[in-house]
Amino acid sequence: VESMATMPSGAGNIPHLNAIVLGEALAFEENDLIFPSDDFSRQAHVPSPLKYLEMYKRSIEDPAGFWSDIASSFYWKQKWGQQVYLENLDVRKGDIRIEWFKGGTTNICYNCLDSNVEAGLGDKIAFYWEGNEPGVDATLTYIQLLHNVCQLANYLKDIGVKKGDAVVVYLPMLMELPITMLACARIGAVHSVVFAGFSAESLAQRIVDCKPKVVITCNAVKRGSKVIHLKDIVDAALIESSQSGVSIADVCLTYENQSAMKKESTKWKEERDVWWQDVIPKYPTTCAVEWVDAEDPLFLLYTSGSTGKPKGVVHTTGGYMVYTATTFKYAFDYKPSDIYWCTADCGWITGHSYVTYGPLLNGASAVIFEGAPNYPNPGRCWDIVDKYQVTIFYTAPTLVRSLMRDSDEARYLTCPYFHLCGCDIFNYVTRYSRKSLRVLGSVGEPINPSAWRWFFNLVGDSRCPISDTWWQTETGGFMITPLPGAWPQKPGSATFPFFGVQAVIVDEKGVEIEGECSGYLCVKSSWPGAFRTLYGDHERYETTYFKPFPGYYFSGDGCSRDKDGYHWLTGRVDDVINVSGHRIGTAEVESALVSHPQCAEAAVVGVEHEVKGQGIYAFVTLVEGVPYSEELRKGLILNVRKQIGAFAAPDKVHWAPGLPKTRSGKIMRRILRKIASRQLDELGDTSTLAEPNVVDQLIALADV
Ligand code: 6R9
Repeated sequence: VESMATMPSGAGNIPHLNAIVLGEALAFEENDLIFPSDDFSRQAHVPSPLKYLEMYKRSIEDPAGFWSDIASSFYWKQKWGQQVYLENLDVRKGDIRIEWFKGGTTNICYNCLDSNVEAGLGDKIAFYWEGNEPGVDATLTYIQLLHNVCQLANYLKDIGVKKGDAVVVYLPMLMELPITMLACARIGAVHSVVFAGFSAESLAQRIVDCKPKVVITCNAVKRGSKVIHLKDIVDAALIESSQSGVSIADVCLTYENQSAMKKESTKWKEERDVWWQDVIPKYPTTCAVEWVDAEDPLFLLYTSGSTGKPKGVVHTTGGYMVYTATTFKYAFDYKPSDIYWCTADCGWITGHSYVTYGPLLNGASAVIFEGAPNYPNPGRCWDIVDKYQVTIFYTAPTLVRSLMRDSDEARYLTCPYFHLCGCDIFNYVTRYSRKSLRVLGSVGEPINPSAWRWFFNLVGDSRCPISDTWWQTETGGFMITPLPGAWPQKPGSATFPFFGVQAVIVDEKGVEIEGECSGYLCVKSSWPGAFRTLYGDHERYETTYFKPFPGYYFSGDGCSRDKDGYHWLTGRVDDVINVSGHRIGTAEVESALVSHPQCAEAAVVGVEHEVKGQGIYAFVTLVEGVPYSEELRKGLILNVRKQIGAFAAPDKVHWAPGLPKTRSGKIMRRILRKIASRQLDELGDTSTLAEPNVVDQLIALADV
C-alpha cells in the first residue's frame, strides 16, 4: 500500500489508470480487497502496481519498442522488417488489417523445443501425463518431446503435407495432441484441432471448410467410466464430408489408445487408415524446420458466433508466439521451478495457448490430464496437485463450482459430527495437502464471488492469488488479467488490461466512456496475439468484430469498471451462450432443433445454471397437429447432441404453441429469457407483440 501512495499522479492518456493514480492515489476500500502477501510480491516479476504502470505505459506509448524488445529473446531465422507492426482497426479507413513482425521468419515449434534443448533443458520434463485411471501416467522430457515431434513431422511430410496445408486433429488429452500441434507447426502446416466432444456432423462441417490432407485421431478414450469411440465418429464425419463433393483426407492416422480400446476391436478401412504406432516410430528423430513468416498461419480454431456456422479463427505465427509466452509468464508469475497444470482441453483456445504453446515457450513443466476431474471422486484434482506438486493451477469456474458443491455436500453427508469433532477427513479438498500451490487461475466465464472465495480460501488456503484471465479464442491470449504480485484482488474482477491492451468501454453509440461505467468491451489498437481473419471469410471478420463500433475491435462482452478502475466482465451481450465455459451460438442449437421433422420453429436462450454458469433453454414450436410428448422431447435433444455434441444439449425444452414476436416477425428473446428464468413479474412491455396472449400460454406450459 505504501508504495502505491508514492505513485506519480496522472497516467496521461490511459483512462482506466487515472482512477488509481490520480489524487490521493488510493481510493480503495480495504474490505473489498485481498492483497498478495509481501513474500509473494517481493519475488514476483511485477511486484507492485507502480511497476505495472511503468510497463503498461511504455507498452501503450511505444508498442513497437515494447514488443520488439520482448520478441528479441526468441529465435528468429531472420529479423522482422523496419515496421514492427501495421494495423488498421477502423472499417471507415479501409480493410481491417493486423500484422506483427512481418518479414521476420521463425518457427514456433523450434522456439518451444529446440531452443529449450539448446539452453540445457533437454532433460527437463515438458509434460507429465496423467491418465484417466489413477496410477496410469507417463512423462516426456524436452528432448523426448522434440524427438517425437520430429518423427511425426517427417511422416506428415512423407505423405505430402506441405507448408500451408490444413491438418484436422480430433484427439483427447493424450500427449499425442500437443505432439501433433507441434509437428504441424514444425513443417508449416496449419493445425485445426476439433474438440473431441464435437459430434460427427460438427467435425464433418469443419473438415469440409478447411479440406485437410489428413485427419489425426485415436481409436477411443475413457473419460471417467465411459468409453468414447472417437474413431467411429471420425469415420462417420469422413463419410459425410466426402458426400460434399470435395476430395479430402485420404489418410486417417489413428493412435491406438490401448487403455481405452484394443486395435483388434477398432473398425478399420485399409485403404485410408494408418496406425500411428505402426509408422511413426520408424521415422528419424530429427526433422529440419520450415522457417515461416511471422504472418504465416499457425492454426485455425472454429468458434461459435451469434449467427450462422462456426467461424474459423485464424492465428498467425510470430505475434501469437510472443504474446502467449509473455502473457503466460506475467499472469501466472511463472518461474522455472514451477509445475503448471491447466485443466483445459487442447480442443479449445485455452489448451492451444496455455497447455501447448505458452508453457513450452517458457520451458515449463506442465501436467496434461486425460480424464474427468471428478473421477474416481471429486478429490481427483487435488490428488493430482499433490502427486506432481503443482504450483500453478489454472481452471474454469464451472469446475470450481462443481467441486465446491461435491466437496461441501460430502462434508455434510458423510460426517454429521463435523461441527463437534472438526475432522475434515471427508472433505475432498482438505484431505489433500495442496501446499505446493502458489498461483490459481480461472478462465471461460465470469467467476462468481462465492466460487472465487471458495477457490481462494479452501483450495488455495488463502495464500494463492487468483488470476482471473479474461480473453477469447479471437484474442489468442490474456487481455484483462491480474498480475498476481502486483494487484490487490477483488473477488470476481479480472482487474486490469495486460501490457499493450487498450481496453475501452463504449456505449450503444460506440462512444468511449471513462471512469466508473458499464457498457460494451472493445479494444482500441492491435496486440500481437490478435486473430488476423476468419478462414475464407474476411468480410465476416470485419462485419462481426469491427463494424458494430467503428474504430474498435468489439469483443461481444459487456463490462463495467468500478471507481478504482477494476474491470468486471458481465457476460455476452450477443446471442452466444456460455455453458461450462464453452461458447455455443443460439443459432446453432436452433438450427439443430428445427432440423427435426416435427419441429417448426425454435428459440434458444441462456438461463442461469448453478454449476454450468449458463444452461440452455429451448422453446420449440411443433409442426401443426403434432402433439408434444416425452419421446419427442428426447428426439429433439438427440438432434442437438448429434449435430453439435453432448455439451450443447438443452437443459430444458419448453413446448411453445406460439412464440412472442413483434409485428415485424422478430422473436422477442428478452421476454423468453424472463420466462425461462421464471422472472414473470419482469416481463416488461409486451404491447409491441403481435399476439400478446402467447405469453400467458407459454407461462401456463412452463412445466409441461
Ligand atoms: C478463453 C476463452 C470467450 C468468452 C468471452 C467471455 C467469456 C472467458 C472470461 C470470460 C469473464 C473471464 N470469458 N474468460 N468472461 N471472465 N475470465 O474462454 O475463449 O471460448 O472463445 O470464450 O468467454 O464471454 O467472450 P472462448
